[in-house]
Amino acid sequence: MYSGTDQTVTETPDSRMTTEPAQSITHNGAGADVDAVETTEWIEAVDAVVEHDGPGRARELLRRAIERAQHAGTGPIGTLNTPYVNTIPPEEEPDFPGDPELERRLRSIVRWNAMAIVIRANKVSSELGGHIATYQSVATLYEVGFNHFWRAPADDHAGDLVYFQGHSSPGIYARSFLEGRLSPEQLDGFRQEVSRPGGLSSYPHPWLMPHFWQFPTVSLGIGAITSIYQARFMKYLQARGIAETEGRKVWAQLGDGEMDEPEAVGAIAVAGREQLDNLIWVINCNLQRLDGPVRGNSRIIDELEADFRGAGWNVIKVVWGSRWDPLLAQDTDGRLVRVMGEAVDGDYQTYKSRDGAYVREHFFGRDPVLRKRVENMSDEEIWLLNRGGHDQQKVYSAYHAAVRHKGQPTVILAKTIKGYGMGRAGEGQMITHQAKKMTEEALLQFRDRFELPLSDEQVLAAEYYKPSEDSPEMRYLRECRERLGGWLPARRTRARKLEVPRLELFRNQLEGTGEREISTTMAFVRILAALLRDKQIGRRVVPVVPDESRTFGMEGLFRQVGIYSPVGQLYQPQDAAQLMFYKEDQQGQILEEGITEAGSISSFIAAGTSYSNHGEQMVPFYIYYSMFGYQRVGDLVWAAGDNRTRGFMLGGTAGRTTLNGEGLQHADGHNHVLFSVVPNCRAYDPCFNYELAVIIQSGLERMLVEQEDAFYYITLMNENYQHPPMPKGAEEGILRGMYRLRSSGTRGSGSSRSRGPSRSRSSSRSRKPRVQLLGSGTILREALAAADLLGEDFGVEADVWSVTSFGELRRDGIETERWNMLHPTSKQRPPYVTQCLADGGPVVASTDYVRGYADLIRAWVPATYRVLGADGFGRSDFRKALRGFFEIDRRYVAVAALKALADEGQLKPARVTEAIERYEIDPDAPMPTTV
Ligand SMILES: Cc1ncc(C[n+]2csc(CCOP(=O)(O)OP(=O)(O)O)c2C)c(N)n1
Ligand SMILES: [Mg+2]
Repeated sequence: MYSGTDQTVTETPDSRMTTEPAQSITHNGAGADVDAVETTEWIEAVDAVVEHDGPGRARELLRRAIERAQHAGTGPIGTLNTPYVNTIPPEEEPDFPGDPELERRLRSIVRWNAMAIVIRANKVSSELGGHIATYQSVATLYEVGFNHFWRAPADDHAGDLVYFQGHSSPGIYARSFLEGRLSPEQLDGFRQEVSRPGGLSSYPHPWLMPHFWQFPTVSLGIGAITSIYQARFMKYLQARGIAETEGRKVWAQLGDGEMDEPEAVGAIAVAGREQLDNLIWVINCNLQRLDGPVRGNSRIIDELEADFRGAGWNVIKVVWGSRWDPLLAQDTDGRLVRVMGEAVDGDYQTYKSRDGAYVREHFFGRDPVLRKRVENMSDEEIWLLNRGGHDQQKVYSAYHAAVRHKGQPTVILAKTIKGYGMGRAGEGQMITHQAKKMTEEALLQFRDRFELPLSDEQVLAAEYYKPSEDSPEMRYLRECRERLGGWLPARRTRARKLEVPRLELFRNQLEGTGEREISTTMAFVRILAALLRDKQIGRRVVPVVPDESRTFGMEGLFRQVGIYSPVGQLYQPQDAAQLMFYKEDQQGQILEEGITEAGSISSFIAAGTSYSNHGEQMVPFYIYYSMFGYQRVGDLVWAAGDNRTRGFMLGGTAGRTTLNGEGLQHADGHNHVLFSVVPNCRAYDPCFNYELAVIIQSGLERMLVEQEDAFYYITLMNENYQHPPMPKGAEEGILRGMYRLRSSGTRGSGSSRSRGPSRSRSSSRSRKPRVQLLGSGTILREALAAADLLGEDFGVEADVWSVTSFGELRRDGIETERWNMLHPTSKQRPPYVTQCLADGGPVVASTDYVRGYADLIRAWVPATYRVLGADGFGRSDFRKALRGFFEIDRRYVAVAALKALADEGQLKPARVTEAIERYEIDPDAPMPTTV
């Protein structure tokens, strides 16, 4: 709208929409206009409408005109960017309700202490690290929130949820220190989580500070996406009548550099589409990230404005502070706004690393008329022209508008300075992100700039400062928080216990399927259906699916419990006449996420931490293609762990050969290994439906009754076969990770011999060579078949063990070994694996996963141990062919067992060759990993 000619615009900053993105204002500047007179006429016409009929009417007219023009062939005319000024004009700002001076003083004190925490930690040793510059840029954005907006849980309000920028943690600790929640000793324990009891975690971490931090945010992007799904989940809880979440807000304080993460921006359309007006993002646009400018050559605020507006958000820009107001009010010709929109972020960063004279020369000096306009201002006054994110009035106005906005999420784009107040030690400097020290001179300047009542000695010692409890500052601080319900952040650790169903609920799974062949995926769907019908916890079950319900045979649930949609179903579903039609419903129970594993696991986290954030336990069952699990969203899996999430993740159609037709990018052979390293995740690979039922029932008990902060990863398969009834006494072994399914000398899988650790050999036992075969998931069935081959073809006896979890066995092995090491003179304890396999001969394991999975227990197998596994890239073929190719089928199990016996001298090697020939194995086939 700024034509670039001298005589044109009478634009004021409050008539906002431009018809071109701001970038093009830059490039189509003066000289590009072919008919300036005509342009002027048009613009004057707009001005006249604004003046006589108001901005609303002008907007409508222009909208219609643009529609018309586009219809006539102009092509798209962008309307996503507004001029590079504040969205809220000064005349529409509400009065600041607080005491501005007291707040400024309080903020200065928090600033000082936040800096002192890092400086003191690094005086001890630079090993500890920490960040100063980020909090200094975000201080006003936080303090306005703490003093006026962010509610803590109280009788009349269940509290807002605030996701903080992870590496701004010193500022939060500094405030908690003033509030009396943290002692100076604790501040000195910053980043010393091991050596100092009560030491403060480097970043927000519910695992390490369970009564303080609610959300682990420092892995950039994680706070962003999880906050969106948190807000959505709160609407879900409200719609389903489980928790009152109306009026509660989710605030996410994020970085502008962070917005480069796909997780940060990848789900913003979800928030727009679902009209999450309980969600407010504040993006701290300090224009810098770690290495340098976020967008040196353009403006990050413009880019984000367009992205968010396009995604359906309410966008509030807080670019300039109040000191600019008079200059902008004078800017009737739009020259200042034009120059504002021409300077790029690289320039803006440099301005703030220099001084007033530099800004006069290089900013105002871009236009001789502007330079003249600021002639009467001193360099000092020019230097003090502030940015919006450092102006409490502007920030307050934005927050005030955001909490009142209905029907859309709000993003506040607040322009700040990275390292604000650090002067030459960091302000606006390229290196500021990592500055952990300040020179003595910089510290003294900081003291002077923020008017802190500290002596030079106190400053140089970086002493913490806290005014007396009855000082006006401290009284004010307490009053503000009292009004808002109490301290923040604060995390609840428990919720009301729930009664969970007993194992009998899954009677069908325990009794076996007889002749019927089903998959564990089908078994799971039946378990889920039974749970959904359960009176106690049915309502609390949250099925989460990323567009795979039909793959897993779950479409029956669409109709049964409905798919959650905030607007219900606005259309007649194509399959309406069918029994199991696609039913969207405001009270729907399924979270059908579409194709987003990152979004789905964010929902899983929201539901699985509901016990803490909403005082209501929910039970998420997140079911997805196992291949698109850990390896795709590993960082979010860690966040689930850090966040003490409770629930079940189900890796559907798992295994490298069981999901056979899909091939390369579907066939998962390694996610079990990845999950085995998550400290609070129990990962299982069951073969039979009773195993699945036992694991799920125990998980419910442990998570919902005992309130253990653990979650489960369970793999499900799509291969159909018969399931035997549960052998007596198998439960304990199923949960610990292995049990004996078949004893040597018996056939079939239902032997009633002892399931667990070693028994004394029965005297009737023959002297035939013996082996022990381990199998997990569907490949357990190959181990069973191999036992038959070995007996029939080679007279070898075999015990067959169902290994439900190599990971749990490993955990037990590690713990036991550690105990033994530290108690060398006590009676040594054998790990569970060692007990189980104590006296049965060589051991062979085969699984549908890489060898690394079964290898997890190698250290504690008290015999020759041979591992088969599906290493290599997945591929598509018949299961039989694939299992042969990857060398994990019954024939290979048998050959591996014979070879182990031969190596022990119990058989002649020629017998192994005989087996290789008999089973038509090509001994010179290439390694499956190489083809
Ligand atoms: C996923 C991830 N990658 C990298 C980092 C390391 N890191 C921490 S802060 C930071 C820069 C953040 O910049 P910005 O988001 O703009 O925040 P600011 O400090 O400028 O407010 C980086 C790269 C991280 N924490 N997480
Ligand atoms: Mg930044």
